[in-house]
Amino acid sequence: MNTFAPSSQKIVILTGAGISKESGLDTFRCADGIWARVRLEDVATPEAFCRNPALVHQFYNARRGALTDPAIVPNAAHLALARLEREWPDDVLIVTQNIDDLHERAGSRNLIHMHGELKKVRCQRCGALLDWFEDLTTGDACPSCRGEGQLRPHVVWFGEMPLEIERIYAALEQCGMFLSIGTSGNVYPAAGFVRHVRSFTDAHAVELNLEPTAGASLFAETIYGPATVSVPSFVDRLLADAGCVRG
Ligand code: BJW
Repeated sequence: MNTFAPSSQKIVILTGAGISKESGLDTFRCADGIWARVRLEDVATPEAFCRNPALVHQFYNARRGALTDPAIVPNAAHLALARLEREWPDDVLIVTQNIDDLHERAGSRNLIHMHGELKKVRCQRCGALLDWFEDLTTGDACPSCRGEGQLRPHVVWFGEMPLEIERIYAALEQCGMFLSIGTSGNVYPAAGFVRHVRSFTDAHAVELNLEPTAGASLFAETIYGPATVSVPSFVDRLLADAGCVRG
């Protein structure tokens, strides 16, 4: 079935924690997810960081440590999206809410980390953005300005502005297809992207998830199942329909 009769060939793909679940990383809101073990108010707000920076560091150090485990690797869904970017004749932009680096390790290059990156920290005093692979503590000094206790995880907490938001909206307004993969649609502004696409374009919007989300009715097409199955098969179909399959 060819479902893509676009006025634009550009594809924007929003991904969430569900795409990395089968690589061994936790989601947030599934029954066994992160928010079932930790209160978001304690670790994912600027106020929490002011109140207890050591606790926030502990939370992100544990997740950074898990991400550097050699067993955590990109799965078939990440790899399929990287293939789509390589083989599709027009722009493919991934906008990920994930702070892991599995998309880039799979080979995706046109990628926005709208909620930041776990392997980066930034200095609240001088603004320096640094690669960071070890544990971060309140005693660490910024290598740029030497300020102590000024480094924070480079992540977007509740109440903070997501990164590169203007570039994201510009891409949403020009796309011919919008995919939402492995996200529950609970967190704004990402949860509003499908409405934004629909109000600016005639793009084909597709939800790929383990199960229907609250916003499922906003999508023209819905595909349910594990991302490692549904995403490669969707990408195969898309490339075949567009005549992009290598002979
Ligand atoms: C699978 C699968 C498999 C599982 N295969 N699928 C009232 C109304 C509206 C908005 C607000 C409001 N009050 C406050 C707000 C704003 C607030 C917000 O949205 N709050 C809501 C709780 C209501 N948002 C913000 O504050 C944001 N900033 C902002 O709005 O700035 C103002 C602004 C104005 C104008 C324009 C733009 C901005 C900032 C949000 C920051 C979110 N930060 C976090 C934590 C930091 C990063 C980190 O530690 O990792 O980001 S919260 C957490 O949720 C994390 C995630 O990126 C984010 C989204 O979660 P995601 O990815 O959807 O995961 P889950 O667990 O929810 O879902 C997983 C899905 O996968 C499920 O559907 C499963 O079914 C599926 N799945 N296995 C396929 N194998």
